[in-house]
Amino acid sequence: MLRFVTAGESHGQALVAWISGLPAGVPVDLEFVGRELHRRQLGYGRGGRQRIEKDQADILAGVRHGKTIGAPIALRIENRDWKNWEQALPVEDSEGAEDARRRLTAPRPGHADLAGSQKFNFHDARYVLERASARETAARVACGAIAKVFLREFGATILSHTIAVGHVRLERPATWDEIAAICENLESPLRCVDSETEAKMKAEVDHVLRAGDSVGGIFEVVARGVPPGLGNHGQWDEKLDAKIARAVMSIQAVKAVEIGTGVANSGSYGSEVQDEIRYDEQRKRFDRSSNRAGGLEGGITNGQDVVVRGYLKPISTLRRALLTADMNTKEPVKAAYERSDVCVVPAGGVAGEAMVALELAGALIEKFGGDSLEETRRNFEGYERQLDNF
Ligand code: EPS
Repeated sequence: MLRFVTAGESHGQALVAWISGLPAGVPVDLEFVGRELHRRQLGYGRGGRQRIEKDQADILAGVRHGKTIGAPIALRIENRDWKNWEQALPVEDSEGAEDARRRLTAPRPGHADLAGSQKFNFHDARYVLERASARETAARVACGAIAKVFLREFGATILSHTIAVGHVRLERPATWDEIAAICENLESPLRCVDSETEAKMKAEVDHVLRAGDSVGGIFEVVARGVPPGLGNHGQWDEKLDAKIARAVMSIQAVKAVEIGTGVANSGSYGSEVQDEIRYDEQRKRFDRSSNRAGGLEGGITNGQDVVVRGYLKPISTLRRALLTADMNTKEPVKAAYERSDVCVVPAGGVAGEAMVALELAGALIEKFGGDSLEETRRNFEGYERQLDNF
């Protein structure tokens, strides 16, 4: 079973992650992991933090001579900003430490500040916001990069692009080649495949920046080359669409997840929604004339692209703050403001890719097993022969 967990606070010493369940012999490309971390830091509308950080994952365990060894993998991403926070968030208490705290008692509507403080009985949201922060997605992206290199061995690739920022939406489907090109282009401000739409998205970000506001949007993750048969219809908690939805929903600020064109499908007739089945003699595979199901039927992959959309609410930290109630005085006050991003849709997409990659890698390991990459591959190839002769 593929498992991963993360630890680390936004302004603590570092983020760490642990991932286990990958077979031995998977080549781990550190340059690729670094590139994925860099992609997560990009995007028009990010705050000052990204100028401080240069995220890089140090692998501490589980990879030797460039390959996984079948042992748990541990990694660490340094927070360069820690040096500015050592006094405010020390591990050990000491005299005077109380005065160096950076308290936040005016909880931001929409943030974990108040709910988390009530839960843990803190009268200062600092510890809660430190862990709730989307900075944690850096650790997920590093784990996701390892899942991606594993999936790459089986011919699967995962990319993402931006389909909406605030009120501006990409009104046409994007081709795989366009998505691949925009993912390669690290200069693209919002990772939208249509330059005209992207310019309007950029103007939307400029507008909220000027207004002291924030903006959400939609990213779309597309996984190509996923074999049919991953996931299981047999139990509710084995359905891969459900697992992917949970994984993407867990990304900070995501408030809705869509598989394929699920939202529009609910308002259309069956004849307009179901993807008709054909047989491709050359590839010896069934395929579809459309992909509104987003590559998943009955919680099982069907060999089409797996398409997942994450809907991000606007970031809850607002320069032009909303009203709140102070946690201690209970008086009405303006919500706290601290340095933040105003738009994170492209970064959300990179985190989405990581979560989808981790779920697909987990489902692939579940189906094919194997303690070494060779063994997993033998099992995979046997299944491919089964499909050839189906
Ligand atoms: C960050 C995500 C955002 C940034 C954060 C870095 O976190 P949050 O979800 O808490 O708003 O604001 O940077 C800071 C906290 C900061 O000090 O600027 C990320 O994705 O790296």
